[in-house]
Amino acid sequence: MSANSSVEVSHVTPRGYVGFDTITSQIEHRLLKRGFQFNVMVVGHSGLGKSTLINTLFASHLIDPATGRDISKDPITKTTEIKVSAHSLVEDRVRLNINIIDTPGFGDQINNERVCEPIVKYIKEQHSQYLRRELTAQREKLIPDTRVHAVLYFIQPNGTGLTQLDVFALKRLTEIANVIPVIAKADAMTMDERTTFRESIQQQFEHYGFKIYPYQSDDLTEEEIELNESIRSIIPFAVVGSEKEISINGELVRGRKTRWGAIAVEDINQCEFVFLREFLIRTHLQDLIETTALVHYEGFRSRQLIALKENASSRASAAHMSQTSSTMLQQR
Ligand SMILES: Nc1nc2c(ncn2[C@@H]2O[C@H](COP(=O)(O)OP(=O)(O)OP(=O)(O)O)[C@@H](O)[C@H]2O)c(=O)[nH]1
Ligand SMILES: [Mg+2]
Repeated sequence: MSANSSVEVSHVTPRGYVGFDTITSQIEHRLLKRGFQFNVMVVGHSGLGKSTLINTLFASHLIDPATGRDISKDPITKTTEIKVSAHSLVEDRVRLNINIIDTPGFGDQINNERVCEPIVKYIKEQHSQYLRRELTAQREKLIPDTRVHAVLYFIQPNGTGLTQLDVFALKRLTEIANVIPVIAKADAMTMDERTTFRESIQQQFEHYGFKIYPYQSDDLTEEEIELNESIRSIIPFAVVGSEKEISINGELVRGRKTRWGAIAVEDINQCEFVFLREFLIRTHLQDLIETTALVHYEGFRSRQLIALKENASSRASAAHMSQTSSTMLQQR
């Protein structure tokens, strides 16, 4: 119980204007000055369009800060190592710093553990770095946040369901980060096939008990609960990515053109890319950042600190034991 929980609060309406209602704009001013940090990671089988989708999500801003080169002009090559790229985007007065963590695609490796280990290690390492900085005597005012706020997990459009490796990877990743699964290259399937595929994947999620973001929580409003329910019903999002602009009815749009026809990435009747972007950036960005800190990092932090304490107390008791035994020996 807190110290002042027994103090009675009297509700007062000030007689004149005091001005503490400006606190929201004071906070806004401070936050705008500081900017926001969002770290997103992509994971999944090789060649599923991970790098492409990231470029599609943030397309107009993908300028390599080091060389000033427009990355979108370069062809995307196979990703072979974990690569972090930093981007700073400005919209109105808001600065959003984005770190994109691109991971090499899973191949035909047999050893699931070995495939996932570097990815899991990367996520944990960011938590541990943050904890180390938090525990130093002279803490920085603002600890740089490299913790992974969202993992976009790419599922193959194979029509059958999750592979063994998917199950293994999702199990490990959902325990340590906010995982957002997507059905990659959805243009490979018809609308009906997508619906059936999504349903069978949702059943698999349930069967394996994966904790998929957004999570249930007690402090959500009715409206937020409803929004989350509707989002949950379309997870995994069936997406299509594209680097290129194509012409549809004389209009230039981001899309893919094949011999069978054209698909506009941002057309909600053709794929769910727009819903993914809406969810990831326009409705849940702040919640992803907060949930990472309050759920995933907090869990890591408390486990580490408990282990540290147990270690210290077992060392202390070992020291005590050896002291007692040496005293006993001396007394003999
Ligand atoms: N049909 C289709 N092709 C796509 C889509 N997204 C990307 N591609 C193509 O698929 C190929 C692989 O795309 P990448 O973005 O390099 O795939 P990746 O997952 O990053 O691959 P790795 O880095 O090797 O793991 C490229 O030729 C893309 O043009 C999509 O939504 N539909
Ligand atoms: Mg790639």
